[in-house]
Amino acid sequence: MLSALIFDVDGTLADTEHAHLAAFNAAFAAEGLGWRWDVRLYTELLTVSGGKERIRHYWQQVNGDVRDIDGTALDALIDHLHTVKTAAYEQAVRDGAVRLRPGVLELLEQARREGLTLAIATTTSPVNIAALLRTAIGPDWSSYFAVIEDASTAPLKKPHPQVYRQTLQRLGLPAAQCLAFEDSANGLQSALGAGLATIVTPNDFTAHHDLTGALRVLPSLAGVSVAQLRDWHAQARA
Ligand code: XBP
Ligand code: MG
Repeated sequence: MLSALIFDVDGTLADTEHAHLAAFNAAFAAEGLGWRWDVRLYTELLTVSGGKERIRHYWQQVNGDVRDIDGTALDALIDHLHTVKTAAYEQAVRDGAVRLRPGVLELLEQARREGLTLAIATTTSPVNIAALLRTAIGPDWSSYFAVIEDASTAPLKKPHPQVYRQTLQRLGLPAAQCLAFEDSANGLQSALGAGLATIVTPNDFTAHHDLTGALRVLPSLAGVSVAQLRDWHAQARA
């Protein structure tokens, strides 16, 4: 029996990564770092989940094993850059830079009407979720989701299954009664690690990822009904 749908945010609910990329570059420019990530490089960097982790990974790429900055100074730089980036992203989303992907809002509404529980399991920051969904759904957006697990509650980032395990624990549901929705290999591995059948809707940044293990790989959620999800879920359980 299907009881709950658990959604990833970035790349799944909305194609957000171009706006994230612009926000990272705005932060780097504001700090005069001379860094500028292009789409090709960012596509590679997206294999590291979490904005702070991604900045640290890039720092180590460009600085090798530099010893001229001690750990706390680097941590402070990364935290500051990420704070500036998050503010830039939030402003871009408020200005309408991001739309929900096709079929997402319809599916959320239909799932609510049919009494399915909805949840979010993401590695992004809580302010980013609020900015995106307040703009896309409206001020009552948080009433749509029974559980929200994000970077502030699940510090171990995808592909680690922590965020999905904590979502299931708070839902009080077994993985067998739920479906996960993802866009990337990291996200798929995280959901599979928590025992969840997972539907993947890749995007430009993740189309080349290895999505072996997905219950379905779809171009988008356009036209996907709750009845269709129940069928796929029953097949997965069979
Ligand atoms: C995708 C991520 C996030 C975003 C940037 O999250 O890995 O890091 O790229 O957001 P999701 P932050 O699990 O929703 O696909 O800078 O807030 O991390
Ligand atoms: Mg994602």
